Amino acid sequence: MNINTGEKKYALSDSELEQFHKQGFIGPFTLASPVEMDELLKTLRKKLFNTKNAIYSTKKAVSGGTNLANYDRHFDINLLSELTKRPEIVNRVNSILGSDVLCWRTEFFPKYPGDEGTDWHQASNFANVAGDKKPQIVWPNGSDFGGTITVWTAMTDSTIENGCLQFIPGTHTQMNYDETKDMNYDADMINNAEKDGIRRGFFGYDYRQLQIDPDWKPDESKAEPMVMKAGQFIIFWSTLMHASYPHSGQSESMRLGFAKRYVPTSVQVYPFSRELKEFGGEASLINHKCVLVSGQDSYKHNVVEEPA
Ligand SMILES: O=C(O)CCC(=O)C(=O)O
Ligand SMILES: [Fe+2]
Repeated sequence: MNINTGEKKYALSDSELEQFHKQGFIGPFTLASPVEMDELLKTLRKKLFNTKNAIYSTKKAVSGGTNLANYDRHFDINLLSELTKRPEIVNRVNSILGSDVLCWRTEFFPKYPGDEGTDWHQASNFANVAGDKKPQIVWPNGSDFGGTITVWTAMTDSTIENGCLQFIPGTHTQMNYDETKDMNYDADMINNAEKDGIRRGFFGYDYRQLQIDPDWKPDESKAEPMVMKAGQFIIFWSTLMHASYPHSGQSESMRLGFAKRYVPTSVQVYPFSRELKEFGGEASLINHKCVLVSGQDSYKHNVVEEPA
C-alpha cells in the first residue's frame, strides 16, 4: 500500500537540499499557525494524561523530562499519528531519505520554568542510553553513516529564554561520541549539574561520558539558536551536534517540542532488543511498530503499520 506518493508539493528545493547536506539541518518551516498549534495542544493535553492505551504504560516509566512515558504516543493518539504523516513534513523528509520512509519513534521534549538545558549530543545508532547497549537502528551493510532524520515541531514558542534548541552547523558527518561507552543514569542529577557555566544535563545522564576524547569540548562559539514559533518545525540529522538552552524561568510558560524520527525502509529498527530500558524506565517493545509514512516497504525488515 502507498501513502504520500502523489505530488511532492513541499519537497525541498535544490538549494535547500544543498544547504541541508552542508549544515546538517534545514528550517524552520511552518506546519500550523501559533493559534492553531495552541488549539491542538489544548486538545492534546487532555489525551496525553490518559495513558491507558499508551504502548509503554505497563512497566516502570518514570515521569519528568524525557522518558518512556513520553515515547511513541502516536500509537494511541490519532492526532499525533496524523502529525507524523503530514505532507509538509514527509515530502521534505522524502527529499533527503527517498520515497520509502518509516517513522520509528516519536518523543516529547518538555522544558518547564527553571529546567536545565539539554546536553550537547549526537546520536547515530541510539545505543547511547539503551540499557542493553544494543543499536536501535541499523543501516544496511556498506552505509558509511547512520543516524535518523529528526523533525522537531515546536508546540509552544521556543526562545532562547525558554530553552530553544541549539545546533553547531556542519558537525553531522563526524561523531564525537562513542555510543558503545557506558553512561550512568542518576535521577538526582536532573537539574543539578553545571557544564561550563550552563545548567545542562541529559535527562539523568551526563552525555560527556560518551566522549571519544574526554578532553574535547564542543565549540560553542559556533552554536546557533533555533528560535521557533509554535507550529514551526525544523529538520536535522541526529548526528548533528545539538543541545538546548536551560529554561531561564523568566517566563511562566513551558517549552514543548514533539520530535518525530524517520529512516528509510532499508534500516532495521530494534533488531536486537525486545525491551527498552532507558531514562530510568523499562518497557516491552511487543507493541512497537514502524509506521510507513510514504512509499512502500519492500525490505520487510520491520513490523510495519501500513496506511489504512
Ligand atoms: O528538545 C530538546 O531539548 C532536545 C531534543 C533532542 O535532543 C532531539 O530531538 O533529538
Ligand atoms: Fe537529540
